Amino acid sequence: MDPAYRALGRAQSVRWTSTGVVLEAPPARLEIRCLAPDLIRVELIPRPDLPEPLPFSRSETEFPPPAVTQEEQDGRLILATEAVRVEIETDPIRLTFRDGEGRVIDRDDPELGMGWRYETVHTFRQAQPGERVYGLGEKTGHLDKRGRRWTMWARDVLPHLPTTDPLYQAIPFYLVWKEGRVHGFFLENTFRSHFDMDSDGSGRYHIWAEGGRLVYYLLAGPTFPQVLERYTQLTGRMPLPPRWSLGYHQSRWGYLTQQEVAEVARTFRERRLPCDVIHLDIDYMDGFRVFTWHPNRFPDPEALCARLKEQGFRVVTIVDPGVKKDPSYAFFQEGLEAGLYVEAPSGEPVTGQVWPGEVHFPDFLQERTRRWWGDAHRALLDRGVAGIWNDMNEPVIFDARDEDRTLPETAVHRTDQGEVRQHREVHNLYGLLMGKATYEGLRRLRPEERPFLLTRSGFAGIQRYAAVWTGDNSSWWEHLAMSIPMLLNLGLSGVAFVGPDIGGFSEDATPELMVRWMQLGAFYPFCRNHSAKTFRRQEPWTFGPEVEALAREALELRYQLLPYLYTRFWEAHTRGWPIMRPLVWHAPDDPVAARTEDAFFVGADLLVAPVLQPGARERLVYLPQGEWVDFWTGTCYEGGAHQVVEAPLERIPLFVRAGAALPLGPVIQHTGEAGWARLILRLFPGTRPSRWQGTLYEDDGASLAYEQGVSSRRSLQVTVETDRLLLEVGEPQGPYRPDREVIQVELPFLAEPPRQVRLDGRAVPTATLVDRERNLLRVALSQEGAHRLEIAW
Ligand code: MIG
Repeated sequence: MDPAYRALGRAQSVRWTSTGVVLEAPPARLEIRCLAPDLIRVELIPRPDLPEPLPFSRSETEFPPPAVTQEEQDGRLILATEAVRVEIETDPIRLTFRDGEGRVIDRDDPELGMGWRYETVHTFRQAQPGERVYGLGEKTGHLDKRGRRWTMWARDVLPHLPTTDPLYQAIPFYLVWKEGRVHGFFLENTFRSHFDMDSDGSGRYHIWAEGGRLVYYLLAGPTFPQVLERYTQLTGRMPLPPRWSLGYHQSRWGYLTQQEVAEVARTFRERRLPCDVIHLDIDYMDGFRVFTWHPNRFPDPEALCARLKEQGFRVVTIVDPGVKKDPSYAFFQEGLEAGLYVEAPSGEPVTGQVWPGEVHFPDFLQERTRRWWGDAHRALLDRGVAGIWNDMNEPVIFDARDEDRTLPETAVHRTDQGEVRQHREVHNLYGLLMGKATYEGLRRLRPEERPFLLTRSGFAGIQRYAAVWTGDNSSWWEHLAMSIPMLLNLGLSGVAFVGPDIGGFSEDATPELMVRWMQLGAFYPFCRNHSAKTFRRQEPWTFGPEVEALAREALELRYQLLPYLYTRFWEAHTRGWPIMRPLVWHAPDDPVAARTEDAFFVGADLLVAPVLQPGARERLVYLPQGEWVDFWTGTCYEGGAHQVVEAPLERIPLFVRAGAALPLGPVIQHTGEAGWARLILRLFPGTRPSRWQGTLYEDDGASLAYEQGVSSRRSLQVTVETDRLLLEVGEPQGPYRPDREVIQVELPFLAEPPRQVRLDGRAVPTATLVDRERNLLRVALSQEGAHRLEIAW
């Protein structure tokens, strides 16, 4: 380490506080506080004059003070909760975190500890052999983030390669897995920061930020769900999005005219390709002025949105942060007169070149700017726009001097108290603050509706405001494959509603790539096909009838899965769990699962093993312990092993946890279609005894009534015995009732007709239930009440 590095030295005084301890080691001070039994906050203040971190990554959750014990033992201070024991050596100051059984969770490097070097603040942590690292937001590369150095600095790079870093999102949070135990580390620092995760094999994680205090949170776990629940309690959870946003989104830069958009929409319906959303990229605007419409190319947006709505489409429009410097443009003038733009140290607003030509950038750090910006969305919503897409919010400047292409680090932002904060401190927050402005504006403008916002840039906590797409990928097989670890780690970083551009943004997709990407895309939490102007179009029919047919099947499958998916969104909303999960999430003790990045779970019961190579018609898939049923054929596989499975071009390898009941919907063209509330519970019993439990969550999918508990939650249980299957469906909890009378239970892949079927204690003649041609047993349960269905052979 550099000789200018000053490691924290001896504590000259120690003061216990109600839930922690403060150590003085002049000029520095160290504060340790237990926020919850499994959540410890550590703050190193190298110089007394350094302000607190900007608070925007945190949610407003209050943590009730946990019970702590505080003692001195052999010259060490011991601060303990029921879950964590923090051992503090005082000369020099070094921390060790242990769990209730005394195992080391995480500890300072004994030599380097934590400290500072001029403006920068550092922590060096011991990296144990066998540890794997996950999270860190939107990163290229493998699922396991160990062995490389990562930077947090929101950045637009085109094209990005498997080694490119950083990208658009900056989420300074990671998880460490070792032998089935997991803990988390969150750096609450908005300056440019670096995570050297043992890149030189020295056995250290070196985390440092280019300014501010060193504030971090140790999340003790020890399971993935516990770490994510805590992390999202700290940084917030995703509100439930409107149901339509779970449908398929079609986008392209650029749909140049209103007619073209109408034509695309019409073609979807004509060809019976399910779709809910059409995105309008920058060409709808008048000279790229935000909150305007092009007078010739989009002369009547109201009519366009209304016509599309009749056909079951919602319109999402792009909004970039740069405001065109144009004295005749009222919105620009308002911002100028009110002093709402980011300034140079001289006091002049900073000018940069982006799509509109010269622009100024709103200073979203200020509440009054956020209000002004949020309210301006009226110009879009009043025309019928349903959702907003934030782009370029790193923010990007085309003509900036450095390779980061953004505002100068010395540019001036102001807090609501009028304090100056330099861009170097606010940069990583810019997308999050724009998201906050937009989300809060949408809530004000449409107080009865759930906002939909999509963003490219963000920081820890972005899940409170927006879904995230992963920016400008390319139509390459490498990017198809890379989307999996990228989305999995975003999910582990608290951002559940995520997806890349299906088909790839730049370059020309081949028909086969398009098929495989639509098949995988049907399982992305955020499912949008998008492509760039100068490259091949990617609407499903543009590749000919075979691709179109296969894309239709993929989309039909997604729409059938919506009841299952929606319940996963509810889990993300209430617990912060990812929707798309790495295998290790559900197989934490399995070292093979811990490095699997070519397959993933959606929720607990679906294991997706997409085809990631051209020409492949079979693939190797690792199935964790347990039994797995092929969704398409009913073939049962024993887990804990690799299996070779068929993967014809027609379908994506898909496995259901044996014993599960999958809630499925009908094939529909869009989520507003009459009949979407039909529900099928499809059973996948497997070949041996099992017990399975699940939940079905439903609500109106559109309003905010769910925040007041207007929803329906239903327990599902399946017990499989040698010659008997029992399905128990609980009574709906909560006041919401979907518009349907019955729930259809389906048992596919029936080898032989059952001897007896009993519903709620009464025998039902089996002959009427069996569809022999399709080897399917079907029983209708009434929507109301609790039910018990027994099938015996
Ligand atoms: O400079 O609005 O990532 O999705 O189509 C490129 C045009 C600006 C970048 C976004 C992309 C979008 C494009 N934008």
